[in-house]
Amino acid sequence: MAKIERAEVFIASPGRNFVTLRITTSDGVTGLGDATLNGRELAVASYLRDHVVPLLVGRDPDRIEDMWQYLYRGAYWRRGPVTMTAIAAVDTALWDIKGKIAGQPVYQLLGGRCRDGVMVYGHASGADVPALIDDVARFRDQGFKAIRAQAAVPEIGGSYGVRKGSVYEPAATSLPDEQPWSTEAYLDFAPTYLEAVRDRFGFDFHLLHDIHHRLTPIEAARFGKSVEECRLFWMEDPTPAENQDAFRLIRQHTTTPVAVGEALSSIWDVQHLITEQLIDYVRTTVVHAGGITHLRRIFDLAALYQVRTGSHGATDLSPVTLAAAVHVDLSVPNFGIQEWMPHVRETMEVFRSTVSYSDGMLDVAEVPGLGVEYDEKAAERFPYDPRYLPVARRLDGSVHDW
Ligand code: CS2
Ligand code: MG
Repeated sequence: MAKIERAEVFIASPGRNFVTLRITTSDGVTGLGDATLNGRELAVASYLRDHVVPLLVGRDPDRIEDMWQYLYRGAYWRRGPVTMTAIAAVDTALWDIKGKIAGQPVYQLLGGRCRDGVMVYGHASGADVPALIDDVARFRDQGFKAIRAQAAVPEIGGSYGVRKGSVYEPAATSLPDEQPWSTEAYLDFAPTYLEAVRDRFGFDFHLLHDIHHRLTPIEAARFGKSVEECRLFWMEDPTPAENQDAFRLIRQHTTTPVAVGEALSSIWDVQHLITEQLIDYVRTTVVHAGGITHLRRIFDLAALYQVRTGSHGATDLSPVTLAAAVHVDLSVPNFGIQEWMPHVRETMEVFRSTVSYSDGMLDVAEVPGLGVEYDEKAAERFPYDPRYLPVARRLDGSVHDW
């Protein structure tokens, strides 16, 4: 029987920071797991190096579910993004190994394809409405069937989700950038640009919008109601999800679908949202929600309540997560959509991935495992570079949700 011989944690910054776990078996088979938690990278790296790697060596790489239970229950301390990201890295690497040993892509081990490809949404944005319109046109030209639209709010000179240059990278400074926020200005402005996009391009593509936890429940209800004619695919994170009954209030006022979950890390964090049918799309992802094993469990629960999937896929999730997400997306019956922001060239020099884009859809190559390799030598050229996500402050100087 093969055993886990080695587990190594790599921290590198090829375009942005990534933490990667590589597990090697006594037969020389390797598996990769993403362990990146944006702005808190070293906490997960230490959790793995100091507390998890010593437990892995000598164990059976075949027993994925048992390993998950062992790392989750065995830690005593439960849930939370750091723990769940560390467990996710081990779980993902073991699925990669199982696929390579079986000679099958991971999606085959999950039950095979439910669909021919994975619909993705791209991120259009603009410093003003004409720039946003141009950007939406660019995504449409590239064949995207679904597009998220965000524009800078004039009164505050910016907003989350708006690209500067060719890449959107919120974790861009060595200490948190402090950004102004005005709910009043946003609520007046955002519906007008979503309407402008529909006026210009019509309804033959899905339109999405991310509120990024900025509104109170009643403000979110008003927003959802005000954009109903735009027929959004979803409004994302309309209000912070700590108080989940808040979503009931939003539901009572609007038929705009709701997506939540990129910042949540376990089935217990989304249980109430799903079983009470307070959301339409669950955005948990492989890396932050305990790996492929646990994400499947979340998605199966969601399927019982007609909640569909919409996994987080910003660039702070490494190409290993993106590949793992596509394997899961291909195999679950209740798939909705996958977020996709292409990684920069430097990232792709380090992570050699077989994920490919064509006509609004992603797919993976028919290769064993996840189909991603980590180039350790290339990674050495990109040392870790500490970065923080921004902090939002209201115009009176008080802290708001970023
Ligand atoms: C965003 C993310 O992709 C999204 O929907 O909410 O860009 C998010 O801000 C980052 O992933 C945080 O690390
Ligand atoms: Mg988001």
